Amino acid sequence: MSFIDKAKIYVRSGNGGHGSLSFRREKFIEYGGPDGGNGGKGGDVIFKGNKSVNTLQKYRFNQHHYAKNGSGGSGKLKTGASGKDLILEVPCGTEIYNEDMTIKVSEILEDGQLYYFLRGGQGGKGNTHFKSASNRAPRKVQDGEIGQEVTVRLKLKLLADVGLVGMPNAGKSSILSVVTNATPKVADYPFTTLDPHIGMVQTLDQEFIMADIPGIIEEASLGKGLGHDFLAHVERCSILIHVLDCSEQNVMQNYEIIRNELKNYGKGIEEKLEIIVLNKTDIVDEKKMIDLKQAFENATKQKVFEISAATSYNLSSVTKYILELMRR
Ligand SMILES: Nc1nc2c(ncn2[C@@H]2O[C@H](COP(=O)(O)OP(=O)(O)OP(=O)(O)O)[C@@H](O)[C@H]2O)c(=O)[nH]1
Ligand SMILES: [Mg+2]
Repeated sequence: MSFIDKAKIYVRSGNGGHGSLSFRREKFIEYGGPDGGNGGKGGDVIFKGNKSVNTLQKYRFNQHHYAKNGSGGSGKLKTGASGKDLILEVPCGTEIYNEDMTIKVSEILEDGQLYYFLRGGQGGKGNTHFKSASNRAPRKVQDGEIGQEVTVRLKLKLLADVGLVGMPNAGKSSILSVVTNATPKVADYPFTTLDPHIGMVQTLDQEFIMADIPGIIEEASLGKGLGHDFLAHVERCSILIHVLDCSEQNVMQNYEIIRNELKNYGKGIEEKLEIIVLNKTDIVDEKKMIDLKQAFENATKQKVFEISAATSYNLSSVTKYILELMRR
């Protein structure tokens, strides 16, 4: 599943500081001469790849980013402080475009990769710089160079590793909202989810992307319900989590209906690694759960987990198992 994450931001490099107009003034020293220092350089705008940043989310809500201006020079030949650079951390895989998306300016692929995008303005020269044999006391100074301001668009393609499939109301969005940072709508009616959602599962040493798609029903391949076009979003996932509502009567039958739809869709989806997740254990009696688990293990030879998205019961075992599969 791939989602395009986008952001439009305005960035500006810092202005250079102004040169200083100053003369040396000390007791007993006449005509001390010019001692105005140069202005400091403005901060640069730099993009930096960061593998622990996964989305462009922070740029969607915060669009203006400025490097700091350089400080003015001062007397006693002091150069102004340089303005702080603006370092924009972006996920690896971020593409940087001009405003109308006609030119790809650069692409950040690796962790720590730097791209110097805008140079800060140079500091202006202080009057000391203009001293010459014919002008021993110049009053001339230079302004700092103005920074550059540019609008850029960022684009990032996110690929999901794991896709949630199942009937409407099975609890797919609930699972996504518990194990990831995503906040999909969860509600007590079928077809709550109308568009695919994506979230990041973060564990101590690894992370992966999970996608939630709308529920599938029998004959989805014939266009029933929301149809099965959404399965295109899980075509690229390496693992499917098949979610089942165990409070329903015909859990095994529901499983087979979805399997059949996956088969009808084709494109190798039915051959993907599948994890079976029996959800809503909190409202199903224990005996039924034991039987269901047994039945699924026998019938499918797949890994079966009993969970409750409502209480978070056993969800960490599922994510742990996914990480294990991904390492293999
Ligand atoms: N008791 C209980 N209710 C649950 C559990 N998981 C989900 N639900 C409820 O089941 C209903 C459906 O949950 P969703 O997460 O929206 O289901 P979905 O599979 O995303 O549904 P669609 O988007 O319509 O396909 C909601 O009312 C949830 O609160 C669970 O573990 N226990
Ligand atoms: Mg949903």
